[in-house]
Amino acid sequence: MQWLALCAAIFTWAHSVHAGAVCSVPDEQKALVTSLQLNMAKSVGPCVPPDPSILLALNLGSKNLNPEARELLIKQLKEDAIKKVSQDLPFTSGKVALYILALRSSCSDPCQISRPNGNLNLVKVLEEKTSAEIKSIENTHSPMTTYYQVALDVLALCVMSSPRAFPAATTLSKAIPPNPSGPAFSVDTAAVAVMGFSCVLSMDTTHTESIKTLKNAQSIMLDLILKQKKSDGTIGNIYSTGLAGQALTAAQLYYPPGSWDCPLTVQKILQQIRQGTFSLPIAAAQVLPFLNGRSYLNVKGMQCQANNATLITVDYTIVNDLTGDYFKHSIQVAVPEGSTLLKVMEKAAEVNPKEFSFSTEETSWGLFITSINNLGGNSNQKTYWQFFSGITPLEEGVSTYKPHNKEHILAIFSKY
Ligand code: B12
Repeated sequence: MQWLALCAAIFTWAHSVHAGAVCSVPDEQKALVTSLQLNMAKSVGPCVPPDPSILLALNLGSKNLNPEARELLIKQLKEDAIKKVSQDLPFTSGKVALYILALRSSCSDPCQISRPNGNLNLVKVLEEKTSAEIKSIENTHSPMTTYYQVALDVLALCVMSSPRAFPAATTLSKAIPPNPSGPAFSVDTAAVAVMGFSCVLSMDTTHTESIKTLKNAQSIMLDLILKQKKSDGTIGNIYSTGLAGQALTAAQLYYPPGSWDCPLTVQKILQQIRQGTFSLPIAAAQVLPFLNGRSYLNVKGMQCQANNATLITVDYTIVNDLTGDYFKHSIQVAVPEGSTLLKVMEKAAEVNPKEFSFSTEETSWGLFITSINNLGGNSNQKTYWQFFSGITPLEEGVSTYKPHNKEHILAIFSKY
């Protein structure tokens, strides 16, 4: 038992060292961070244009808060991306990058956004837009948008492991002057660049001769950030402090320990939360990841259950030989191990909505299936959808029953 406790302690210590949290919000002040997240999430709604930075902040924050806001934003961002791309509406490279980071942080694949006329690959869209930015920098010494957006492009391409992250980072690094100043290289821009460079420097494919250029640019950007520290903990101004904190959290390997008083910066931000400084949702969205000890770079390491979990296959058959036009349809679906039958039915409906769509009713025992394939149970006629594993009726509803690998589930329209 003691041995187990020791192992757990070593694991926790190793884990925290590995995670490398620079500093954290003291427990007694965590409620302030929670309230900031809740307030930010209040800005999400069906009639409000979706902001990818908010979804990103929700995913890098407390996962259990605001699940509805998160789901709505994922849906809105996908629809908005499809609309912008198919109608050729303004969609700058940095904006595309933020959409990609937001969707990836939600475990929703930005390479495959489903739409009726074939999936949309947002990473491909970003690769093309970044190429245009690179050409513009090479030809005119200025990006089409801003270096802030080019830095976002590098970060998002790297998070998605795109080989195009590398040339983009190289171009950006070469564009950084030895003593950058002015709005083109603000603390905000430097912060995003630092996160982008840290990501690319950790890529396996980075070529040795370019590592030097990247590391040099990285250190110029870090210098710029560290020189903008104020005695009260602010870095740049209060609105760049969250991004700067994220960058310094992400790039700990690249600056000497002791060059930054992280707890002082945290305290400054907490004090400003009380004064309402971050009441704009976007302002909250840029500080929240830092207050949670994370940065946009953490999106790269985020594990998604479907990628991680073993998949099982389940055979699913729906049968009506009771009323009207009889039917029998079968499908085999793959779901992560441990999924409920509901997940199997959802997957079947996603693959073949014409035959496997279904509707449900919320009850205290979970979801009750009211209809499948447009055929609904009826209490007057005493009909319902009955579920079986092979020939054995299920003893649980679809939202709690978890099928095992190769199980055959049948839904048979029956009488009671
Ligand atoms: C690039 C940039 C600019 C560029 C934008 C031009 C361009 N073609 O990109 C320029 C230099 C013009 C600019 C101007 C200003 N900016 Co500015 N800007 C940024 C920066 C570094 C990046 C924004 C970005 O590209 N986001 C990524 C893209 C993909 O998202 P986006 O939604 O499309 O971005 C657009 C908006 O952010 C908008 N924008 C940029 N700045 C501002 C400021 C305000 C008040 C508004 C409403 C919109 C806006 O321009 C972007 C491009 O279209 C942010 C830093 C940050 N932390 O966010 C500061 C930032 C947003 N700006 C800020 C400020 C204060 C200003 C100014 C008010 C400065 C001034 N004293 O005049 C002016 C805006 C005045 C006006 N006309 O309304 C503050 C906002 C703080 C706040 N609480 O409101 C930030 C956070 C910088 C900071 N740390 O102080 N900005």
